[in-house]
Amino acid sequence: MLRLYGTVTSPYVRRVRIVAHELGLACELVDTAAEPGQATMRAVNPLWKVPTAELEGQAIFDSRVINQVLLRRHGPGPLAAVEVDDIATDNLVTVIDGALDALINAFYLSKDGVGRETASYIQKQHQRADAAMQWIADRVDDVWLTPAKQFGLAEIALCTSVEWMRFRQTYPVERHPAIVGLVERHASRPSLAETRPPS
Ligand SMILES: N[C@@H](CCC(=O)N[C@@H](CS)C(=O)NCC(=O)O)C(=O)O
Repeated sequence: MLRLYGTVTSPYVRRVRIVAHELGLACELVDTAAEPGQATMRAVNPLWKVPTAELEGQAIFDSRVINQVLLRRHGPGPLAAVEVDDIATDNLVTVIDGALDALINAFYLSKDGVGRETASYIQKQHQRADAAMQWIADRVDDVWLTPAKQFGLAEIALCTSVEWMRFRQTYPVERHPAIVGLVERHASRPSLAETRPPS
């Protein structure tokens, strides 16, 4: 049984929920927006980040690691198989994560009143997101990111990140029509539709 600590708005948590949905795995979501869930998550994960998972009693940290474990144990199901040494896909997910981390950082600091006008490091985070999104846009091929042309971890990473950027209004995604087209094409996939945060 997969127990997942997180929130319904976190794009990283959503990635694990999507993979669990695709593989037909039951997933118990423990809400860390509420204090008891947050306290339990902190007792499990010293980084205090979500997603944190417990799989058959074992703690797993980080969405990328959790999804790797799920795919290794259960196979890819309808998702693109994870190939050993697929550096192109790893690089794509790393760049998508870099853009998302930069914007999450800027988002949290903006809540504390720190913006790009007051901190040059925040300005750099926005510029990093820009550079990363352009790099990703240049690699979109029709509605796919990888030559396999099959829905997989890179597409999941991009769709969850872009929908979070729109939800939190942290990045002008419309600047990249190729990315918008990819996200629109996959938006009605059941694993995406059923894990989308309430608007
Ligand atoms: N690399 C991590 C990133 C996870 C992450 O940044 N989670 C955010 C929520 S979307 C978080 O827990 N932030 C809490 C904090 O930074 O204090 C992963 O893929 O799981």
